Amino acid sequence: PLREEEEGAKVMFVIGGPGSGKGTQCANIVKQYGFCHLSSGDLLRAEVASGSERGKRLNAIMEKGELVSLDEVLGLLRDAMISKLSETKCFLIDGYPRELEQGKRFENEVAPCSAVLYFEVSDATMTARLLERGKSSGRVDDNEETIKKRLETFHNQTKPVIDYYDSQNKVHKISAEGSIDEVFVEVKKYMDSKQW
Ligand code: B4P
Repeated sequence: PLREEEEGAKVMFVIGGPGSGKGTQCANIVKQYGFCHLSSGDLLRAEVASGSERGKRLNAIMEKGELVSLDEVLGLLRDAMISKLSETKCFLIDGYPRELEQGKRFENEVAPCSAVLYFEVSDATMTARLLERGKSSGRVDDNEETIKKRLETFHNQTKPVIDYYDSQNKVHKISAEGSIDEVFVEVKKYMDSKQW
């Protein structure tokens, strides 16, 4: 029955390394284009904030810069999508898929992906941004040691996702080294060039 409800949903995956600006640019896209933004990281952090046993388990994994289990993230995303379907059918799925299997399972069980937006940034820039955010974010993963591990996870597990969708001509790559506004100029060019 889920598939019937989700029929017609348009999905864009938003991928980038830790601190590449995914969440930041998604917030801009929502303001200008009215998509529904679902961030796997935000959904996981909300579960942690609830203080549940499940949240405690998730927090320990995020603290190590590793990926939480596929079923856990997919379940959270699917529930969030279903609760928003009456408002919109266009979804930005931010921070997901982070490994190939996540993408395949989502497309088989939830909805096909129409496009992938990939924010490309150097490790040095991502590290600097996250250390800056770490001064005030209170996030368990914005420290030097965890950032190193998150970058490793990105290169080993998430890069193959980009290659996979690239071979289907679905990836639009944006250089995200510039300021938030400069990056958004490039995002807008792409968004305006597509029929949503
Ligand atoms: P996420 O929440 O996705 O965290 P993130 O990679 O740091 O991205 P975020 O969106 O927060 O930051 P942004 O780049 O916008 O993941 C956290 C953890 O959750 C993962 O390590 C993993 O354990 C788990 N997880 C999440 N999704 C998962 C999944 N699908 N499967 C398994 N596990 C999963 O911004 C970073 C900072 O840079 C901000 O302070 C921002 O203000 C700044 N910034 C952004 N753009 C900038 C620019 N152009 N110039 C200067 N600063 C900029």
